[in-house]
Amino acid sequence: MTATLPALPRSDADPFGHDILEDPTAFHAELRDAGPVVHLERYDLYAMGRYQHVHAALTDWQAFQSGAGVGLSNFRYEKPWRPPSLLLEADPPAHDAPRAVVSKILSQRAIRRLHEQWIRDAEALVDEVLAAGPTFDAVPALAEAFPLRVFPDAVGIAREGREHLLPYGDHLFNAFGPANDLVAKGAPRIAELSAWVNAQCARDALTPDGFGARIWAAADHGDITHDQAPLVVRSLLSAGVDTTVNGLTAVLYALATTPGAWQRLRTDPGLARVAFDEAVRWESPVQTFFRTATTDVTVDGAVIPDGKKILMFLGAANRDPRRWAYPEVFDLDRDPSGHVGFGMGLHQCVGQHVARLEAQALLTVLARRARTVELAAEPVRHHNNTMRAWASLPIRIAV
Ligand code: OVV
Repeated sequence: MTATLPALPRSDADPFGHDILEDPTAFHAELRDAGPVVHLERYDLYAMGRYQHVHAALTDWQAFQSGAGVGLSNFRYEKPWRPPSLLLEADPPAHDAPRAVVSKILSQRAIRRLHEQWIRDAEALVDEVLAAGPTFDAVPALAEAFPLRVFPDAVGIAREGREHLLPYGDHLFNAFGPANDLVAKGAPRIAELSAWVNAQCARDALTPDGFGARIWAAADHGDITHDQAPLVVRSLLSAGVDTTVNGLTAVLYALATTPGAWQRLRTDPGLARVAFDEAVRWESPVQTFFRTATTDVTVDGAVIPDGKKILMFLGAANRDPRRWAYPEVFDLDRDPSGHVGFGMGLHQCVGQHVARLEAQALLTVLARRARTVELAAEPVRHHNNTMRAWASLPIRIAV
């Protein structure tokens, strides 16, 4: 006898359409309220928006694999647009050696040495920006400029050409989604940008003391192969800039628009780190990732068939009222730990300590220099298939 399984809730919404990318809030609520798993008919996708189920899917790497791609494209049937990431688009056991190498190089302990230099870099940048006047667009002036200076310096690549990392990342994160207009927009430059990024991963393109050189040294040590080293460096250059740019924009936006928040940060600069994590929960710079079912997987009585794609809405989970009190409020008194903005489980963001250190340096310096921070005009969103991003964030600072 075959048991009849309850039909899944269905939706014909397009989460990669411009309406939902502009403001996903209402769609996220519908998704969470419809059930633990919702069939998105347009893409034959199994979507999760509740914290509990997103968290469970992120931690069950056996049932929900990454090796068939963490975008809509299924590597079982389609050739990836670039050689897959050895970290992101891989499962144990292949995933584990590259992960262990990068985990160690980017550990909290290992990156502590960067703190003082990054404070000096933040001081130089903030002074330069404020010298030009009190009103400016925080996206290029701070949120892009700071990570584009300090992170590629820490990896050890040349100054020349590093602005390529932004359109490369924008396309990479679009390419996780469907082949829509956003992917078409990035396509004309991708050969040139990929060639530039790949060239930066070579041993002789890297300074002797950076994260990149340490990855190559790990290959000399036998922890990974020499063939793997450039692809592991590529992961840092792929995942390390646009994500942080949008995380920094998120925290600046939150602090500029939440009454009293800037004053609290001024009085207690030690709040910089929790402010950043709360902003990552609140805005979820990385909104979504996919997995692929390795077998027929039962979730809450519903079956996700073998080989189907699962779409985990990190942004919906991070505002699930079943998990968070007043989830829509950016709250410096909240403990945001447990948010899934950096993912969860064995793929959880390996660069998160670097991102926090960047945010801490920039916010600490801004909190010293700026008496107030407020919006100078309406911010404008930048649509991306994966990231919650901005085109501009006009702010005014009183010194
Ligand atoms: C988390 C993430 C995003 C994009 C690219 C990669 C990782 C990578 O490993 O290349």
